[in-house]
Amino acid sequence: MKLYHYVHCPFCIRVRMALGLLNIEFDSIVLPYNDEDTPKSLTGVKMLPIFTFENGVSNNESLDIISILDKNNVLKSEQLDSSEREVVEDLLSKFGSDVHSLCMPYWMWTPEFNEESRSYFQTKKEVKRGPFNKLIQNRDKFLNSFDSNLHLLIPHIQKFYKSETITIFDIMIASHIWGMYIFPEYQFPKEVNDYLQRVKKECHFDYHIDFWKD
Ligand SMILES: N[C@@H](CCC(=O)N[C@@H](CS)C(=O)NCC(=O)O)C(=O)O
Repeated sequence: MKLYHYVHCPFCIRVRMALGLLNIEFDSIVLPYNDEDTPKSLTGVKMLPIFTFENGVSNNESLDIISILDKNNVLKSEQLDSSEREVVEDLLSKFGSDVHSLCMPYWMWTPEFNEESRSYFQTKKEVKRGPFNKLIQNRDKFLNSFDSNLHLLIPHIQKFYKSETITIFDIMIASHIWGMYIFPEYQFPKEVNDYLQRVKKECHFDYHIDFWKD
């Protein structure tokens, strides 16, 4: 089975975390961000993650991939049909906007990118979010907003999100904010850092593993 992914992408991290939690072996294929042909040949669109199952079928929706893989419903994915999903999705869209604005100008300097993929990434993302130099100038605004949104999450952290055991919501939340670990000079509040480290441990998650492969 193969996972095509981008290292920085929160939706791709979801699938990596779930695969780790479920102890499923897979081939990890990090695609250059400017590779349009590979994803289009697999699913018709340029969007990752793509997971190719043993039967050769490819899927590019992170939550669908996870619920197919999680045959014993370890992550309690049936909760995705509940009203709680709306609460979590709302939180994720708040986090996502600030995390992307803060981290994109730094993500593109990680070993995942080369000169061409970096330039493709920046050009594409600036269309949506504006020039990266402006994002960097506005970092305090995004950091303040990120911080106030984290405070919406903190009261709901038990061992995991509203739960003593890990669920799909933890994978969704942790993968969405994980990128902030690479933001220079940022430190998560202790409760959030401890929570993320619990999720990391359950999922045997190693953000950097693909950077160090041959
Ligand atoms: N609904 C999809 C969303 C995946 C998604 O948005 N992927 C982004 C990367 S974070 C992507 O592939 N973007 C391609 C591009 O912008 O070129 C999922 O949950 O898997």
